[in-house]
Amino acid sequence: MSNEIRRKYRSEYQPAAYLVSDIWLDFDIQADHTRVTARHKVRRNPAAEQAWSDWWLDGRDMQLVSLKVNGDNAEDKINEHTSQGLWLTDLPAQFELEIVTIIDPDHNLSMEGFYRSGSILCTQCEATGFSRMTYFPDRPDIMSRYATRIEADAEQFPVLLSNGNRIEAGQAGPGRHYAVFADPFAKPCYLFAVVAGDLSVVRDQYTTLSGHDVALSLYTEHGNESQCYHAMASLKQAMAWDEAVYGLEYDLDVFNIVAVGSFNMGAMENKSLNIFNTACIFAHQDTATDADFARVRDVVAHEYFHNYTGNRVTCRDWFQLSLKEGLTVFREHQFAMDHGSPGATRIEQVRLMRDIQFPEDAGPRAHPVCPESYVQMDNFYTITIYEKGAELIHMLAEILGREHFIQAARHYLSKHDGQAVTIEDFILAMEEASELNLSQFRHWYSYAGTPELQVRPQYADGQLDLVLSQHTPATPGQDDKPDFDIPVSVALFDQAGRVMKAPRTLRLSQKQESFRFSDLNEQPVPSVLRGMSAPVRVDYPRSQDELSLLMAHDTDPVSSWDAAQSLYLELLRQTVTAWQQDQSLPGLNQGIRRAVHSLLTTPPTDRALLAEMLMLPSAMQIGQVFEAMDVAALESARDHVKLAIAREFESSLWQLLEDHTTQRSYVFNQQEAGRRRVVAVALDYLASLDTPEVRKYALALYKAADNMTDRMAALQALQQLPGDNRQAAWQDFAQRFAHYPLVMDKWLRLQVTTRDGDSVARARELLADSRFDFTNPNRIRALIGGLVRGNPLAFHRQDGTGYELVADEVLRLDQFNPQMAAAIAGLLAPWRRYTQPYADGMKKALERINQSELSANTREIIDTSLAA
Ligand code: HT7
Ligand code: ZN
Repeated sequence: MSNEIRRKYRSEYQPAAYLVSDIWLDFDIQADHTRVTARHKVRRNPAAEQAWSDWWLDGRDMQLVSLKVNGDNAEDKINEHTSQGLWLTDLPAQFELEIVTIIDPDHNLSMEGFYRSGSILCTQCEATGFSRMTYFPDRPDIMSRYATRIEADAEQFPVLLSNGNRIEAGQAGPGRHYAVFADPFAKPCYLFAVVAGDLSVVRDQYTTLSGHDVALSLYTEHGNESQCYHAMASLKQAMAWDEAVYGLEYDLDVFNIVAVGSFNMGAMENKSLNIFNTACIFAHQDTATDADFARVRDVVAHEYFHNYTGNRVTCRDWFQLSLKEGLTVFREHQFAMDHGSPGATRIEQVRLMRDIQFPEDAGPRAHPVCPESYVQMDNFYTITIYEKGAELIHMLAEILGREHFIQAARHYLSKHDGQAVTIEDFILAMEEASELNLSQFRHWYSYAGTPELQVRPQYADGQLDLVLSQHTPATPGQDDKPDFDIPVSVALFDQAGRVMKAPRTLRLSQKQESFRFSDLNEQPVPSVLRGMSAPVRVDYPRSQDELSLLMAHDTDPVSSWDAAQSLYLELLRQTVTAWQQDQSLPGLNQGIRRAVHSLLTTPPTDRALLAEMLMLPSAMQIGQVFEAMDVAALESARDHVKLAIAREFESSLWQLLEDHTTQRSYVFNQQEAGRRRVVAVALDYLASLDTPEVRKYALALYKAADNMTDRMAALQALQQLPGDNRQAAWQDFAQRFAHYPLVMDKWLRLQVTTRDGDSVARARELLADSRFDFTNPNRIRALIGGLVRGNPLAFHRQDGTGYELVADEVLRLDQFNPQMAAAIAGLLAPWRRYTQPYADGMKKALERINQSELSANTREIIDTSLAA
């Protein structure tokens, strides 16, 4: 039963047979292997369904050396030993278990368990990497206190780290040393961590609100120290913010971060020993853009916030993943809005939902925020669990009101401190604290799919009836959907753009409801779903006049931006259709002319918001308007409208550039980042004109830049301008940053997102280039992610070579990093959403992958993608 990799169901949950109160772990790191000794204090779980004497221990890809129960060899208690773990039998009610295993971090390229990243050895245990190091019930509801001893060569690994406080250290034989750590907080094994390496450290200190001193350390490979100060400052900002907003103080004496170059995701919140992808730590003006600075700040905060939402209160099982991730992403969103442009930050969150989550929710991999079943948990670290999960919390905060929500969150955290709980426990705590009935709200967690909200206003005699209705399309395995509880934030504006009715939140809880606004002295312009108050698509036909009015006057930046997007989108829709019919391209309409003109003449004071409002919707956004996506038509339409705007507003765009250019030296703050964003957007429009002036400007900006943001803005403009200057800039960039892998990722992206030339062939050439290590997930993300998401015309080449390349990469990666292979395979999953020949081409690539023997991760993705 436990041998095969099978589908797991949420409904099957059973309390564990045994609990482990204390774990003592010894990592003996040798040149060609690591010997792991684990001693567990085990007792029967009083909450188990019956007094079992059998116990399943997960374990993969390691050598079992010995197993003892209460000090005696107990190999006779192994009832079954499979590739997935051990069945132990005939166990007493309470005992000490000792297991010795041998693992090989140097040959572990999967990036889970214990593995090597450059000169560093480190762990990644979430979701189930712990059982690649020792046999253990690898489930988050087993919470134990850990003590860890690490022994290693003193010269190769002078720094040894694990969770909690270092309680002992010393020599351990010739040339070797050891350290012992104790973590006083009981935790699930997915939060366990070990690091050994030759590392530099940046140290700082934080005093909590109640006066407790915390030593902060950020470790990296030597030579990167100058790139770590922003992350350290961000950590302190996050600590202060969590105290100020949620009243949560850090609970240990130390907080360590280690940055490693090879990592499957962004970062990991191991208790007091966060491990980060260098991409989410390193930030220096010479090498990182403003977007990188913001990402580092937010990911550092996210992982820090997990200390409460995830670590102190954890998940009972992995179906509850959004319990910690949705809530923590929501906290990260709040933090980001408090530290950057609130409007532009919220718009980025909305864009992410619309561009990536809505398509996932409409595709073959659609799943509820609290899924029913999975084969491989790693495949469920999805945008639905994270971002839609955060939007559900956002709605709760909207329904409860911010203050009450914070109080309710504190109630949840104190009620369940030290426990492994469920999403249902969270909702119950919200209900207790708010005295609200959230029965209908729960549907958001158990049903997949994006509800469509239809808005139809009816005005007569000083009264507006806002008729709202909802419909949610079927998703795989869920044909019928219930009515959702949808908070719809609404305000009314008069014809001069003044607020007529202040914002208020309506609750649509039936299929259709009408909401009346009275005492209106003229027909109002409604602003609906302000701030994206619910993760729904909106069907609300509005005139160009109404949209222009909201764009100019709406007090909510998201609605104002959304009005601009709707104006653009309608023209883009018409342009796609015209292009499909006879390859003709209509010109700009009056609405767009007025909109862009007003943005350029009376811009919003928030420059980041101005930049967002000038930007056209992505081709992915435009595609969602259509039954099926015609890549060439979508891209041509977007290019055409962009060019038309650039032509019509050329002189104003130059003026905008000039007004936003400065000689001031670089500083990362909201105002300056907004200013630089405007420069980049204006330059991007102008580059489409390909004039000698813009070529000159872009090259000069590249040469004069004192920061990576401007340098990249220049390179992105030059990317549209083939010729010697572009070549020279690329060459200079590659030479200048040859020793900065993360910067070379930007270069790789530029190479494969260039529209002229054969970018697929270029990607193949780069994959064979020995300067790059394509076992590293960051390199793969830059090259393959860059090609697929950043260059649709190349990925969807009609000769199918883009799909072939992706299929080849999936098969190559699946040999050593199944998590990464599955993530790349997922890029082919939405094939049904495309017109021909794209759909067939993508399907063929999936079918080719399907013919190989695959990891469980990739197998699950391919099966769901091809399922009828
Ligand atoms: N909680 C962390 C998730 C994570 C992860 C999951 C599967 C495989 C590798 C991984 N690395 C990190 C990160 C977070 O969301 O905070
Ligand atoms: Zn997280």
